[in-house]
Amino acid sequence: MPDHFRKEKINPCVKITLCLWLCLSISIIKFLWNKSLKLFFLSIQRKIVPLCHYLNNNSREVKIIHVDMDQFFAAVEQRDNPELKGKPIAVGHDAERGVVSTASYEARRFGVHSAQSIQVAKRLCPHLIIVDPHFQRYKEVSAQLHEIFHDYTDLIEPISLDEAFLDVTENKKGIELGVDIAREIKQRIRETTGLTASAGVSYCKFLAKIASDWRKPDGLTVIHPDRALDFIAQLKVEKIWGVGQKTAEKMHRMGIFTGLDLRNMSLTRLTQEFGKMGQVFYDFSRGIDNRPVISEWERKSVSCEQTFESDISENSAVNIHLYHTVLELVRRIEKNDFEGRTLTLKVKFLDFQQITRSITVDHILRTKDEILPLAKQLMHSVEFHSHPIRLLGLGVSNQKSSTAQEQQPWVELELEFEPWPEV
Ligand code: DCP
Ligand code: MG
Repeated sequence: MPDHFRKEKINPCVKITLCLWLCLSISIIKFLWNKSLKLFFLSIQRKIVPLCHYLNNNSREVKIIHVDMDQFFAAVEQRDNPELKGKPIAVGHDAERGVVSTASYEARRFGVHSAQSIQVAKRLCPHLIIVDPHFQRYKEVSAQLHEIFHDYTDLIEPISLDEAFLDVTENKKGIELGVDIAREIKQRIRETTGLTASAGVSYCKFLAKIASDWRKPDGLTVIHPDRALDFIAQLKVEKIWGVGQKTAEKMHRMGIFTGLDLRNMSLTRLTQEFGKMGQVFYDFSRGIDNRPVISEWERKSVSCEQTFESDISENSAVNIHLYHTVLELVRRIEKNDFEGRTLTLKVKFLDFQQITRSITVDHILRTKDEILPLAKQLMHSVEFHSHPIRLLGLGVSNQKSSTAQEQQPWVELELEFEPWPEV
């Protein structure tokens, strides 16, 4: 055999040294990966994923403004009665079971807030002045706000009397920057109503809403797409849409306190823990919110649904959950000032099989007393004792009465149900 084909024998010392070098190099790469390279790649990924998203959806160009009046009912009362200016007031009925609709900022300093019992509020703030509400005046101001909004866009989604989203991407005045429109709107609201509003500007609803709350009162905050991820990273989870007190507590137990903590959770884990809302939280933490601004005339239904932590099959449990779903539906109907005549029940069972049952009546469905008996009637046709329920939903649709549906009240209806986040 020629010399150069002979296998060279490697000295064992060299072998050991090579092995040691290899192990050391692997450890160094592993260390660097864990400490910095991984973070480096993750940070690039975090920038790139939403960036691709913006580019895909042209969301960089979407301009959304969220307008929210400051201490609305209280501000109207203070405007109309100068004696109340600068004083701690709560709007509500001064009765044993009266509830605070809203409180002036002077009263909020004492811990008085919306939905609190008037009696508790009075204990917290002994000089509190209780003022009866004047809904007609609030409605008038709301109409003035909408008149102003319509000068800029018709894509307006009212959330309540004092709050709305405006899509100003294509605005009637051809103004380039959302912030300039928001500034103008705030100024005009002040001139027309004598009240202040706070506004938030961003490329999606979720961030525009957070922005309007950022510097209340009389605030104006812009969250630019380039800054969105950093902004979300430091955001407390309580600020995120859909994270109520219970969800926040659960998140805290999971070690999630900020938007960045949320972003570091896998989609699988989030959907395991929060169901449908898991995907929403996953997206929000990445600055992704594709919900369009839906103007009033486009809204075809109002609905809500709830997934239970454990499946239910007892009459009592079903009745209780049905009752709470009706209350939530009524709240949404009121909030959206929606007028529909068809009630739809959606039931998803343990095995994910899903059914819907609908009934149409000749009057507008608004109150609990109108809706609850119909909901029970629809529920009556559902066999759940041997087929436990994992999700219940109710929706109201059909703004104009339809003779076809009246003649055939039990129908399967396609309705987009909205998950029921905590607010
Ligand atoms: N409202 C109510 N009951 C509640 C919450 C609110 O009746 N539980 C009414 C009174 C508020 C109005 O809706 O004035 C608007 O609600 P907001 O949440 O916008 O609260 P405010 O405008 O009062 O205060 P803020 O300055 O925080 O927006
Ligand atoms: Mg408000």
